[in-house]
Parts: sequence; C-alpha cells; structure tokens
Amino acid sequence: MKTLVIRALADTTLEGDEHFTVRLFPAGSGAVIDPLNGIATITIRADKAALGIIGIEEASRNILIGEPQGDYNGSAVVSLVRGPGVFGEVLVYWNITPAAISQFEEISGTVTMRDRQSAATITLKALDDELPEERREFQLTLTSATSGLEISPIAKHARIIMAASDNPYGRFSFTQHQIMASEEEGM
Ligand SMILES: [Ca+2]
Ligand SMILES: [Ca+2]
Repeated sequence: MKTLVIRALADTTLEGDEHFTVRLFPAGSGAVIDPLNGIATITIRADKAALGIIGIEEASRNILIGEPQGDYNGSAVVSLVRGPGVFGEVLVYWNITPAAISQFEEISGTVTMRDRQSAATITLKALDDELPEERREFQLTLTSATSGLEISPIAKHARIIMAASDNPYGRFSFTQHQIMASEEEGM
C-alpha cells in the first residue's frame, strides 16, 4: 500500500467549493489499474468567507412608500448587496416593525441568492384603504441568514417612510369659486 499526498495551496482569492478528480495511469507495461478504483474525487472546501456579507444597499436605507394613487402602484424596492464572497446559495430573512399587517402586502419574507449572485431586491407594496392616515415610519430589518453568511451590522436596517394618505388633514376647498378683486379696492 502506497500513500499519495495532495496538498492544497492557500491563495488570497475567495473561492467556493472546488471539485476535481485524480486518475491513476499505468506508468509502464505490466501495471494494471483497477477500473473501478482508479479515480478519486477531491473537494477543496470553500473559504470561510466565501458566502460573503449581506446588507441593504446604501441608497435603499431610506425608502419612501405610499398607498397606490393614480399611476403609482404603491410599491418600493429595497436593494440588497452581497460580497466579497458570492459563493453558494444563501437565504436571508427580513421583517418590518412595527408589524402593521394592514399597511403592507407582506411584512416579512425570505430572499434567495444563488451561487455567484451578488445583488437581489425586496419589493414592498403598500395596501390601499380609505382611512385618512398621517405619515408613519417603519423599520425593515435583515433578521437572519444562512449560517456562514454574515449580515453587515451597519447595513442591517432600512427606514421605511409611509406617506400620509387619504387626506389626513381634511380636504380644503374654496367655498366660493370665483373671487373678485379689483386693484382700486385695495388702495
Ligand atoms: Ca387610500
Ligand atoms: Ca389610508
């Protein structure tokens, strides 16, 4: 019995799992390689940081959303970024607090990022009602993620501002539609 040692070299590149095979070849005449056991598969395990760090993109940390009105459908997009490691499929969970179920179509969810995917989005949708409401603030938080995927502590939250809706201060209108004034009267 002979032992063959294969050593992996450390490099500075972030890499995911890598697989390759080692095959035995007969060196001279007479040597016979067992066709069933002549191949070994080798896996170099991914770097520890290969899954990366995930966070909310800086431009998405203040989001304005409102009830659907006219051409606006009531949605807003929160962008997520992952890096420098982008290897492996990962999941990240988010929620909105306070949990106002009547305000958003979804107040929690999961985002999947595939192997080598570095960006993803969460689409929020405000629900329409007839209630006059003042502007309110919510917080979206990345709550947890696949083990090994780190959530950036500085990019964990986004401030969600729900615009005032349905005339919270009442509707103002003129009681008189034509107001006549002349320059002379003011003199
Ligand atoms: Ca409304
Ligand atoms: Ca409303």
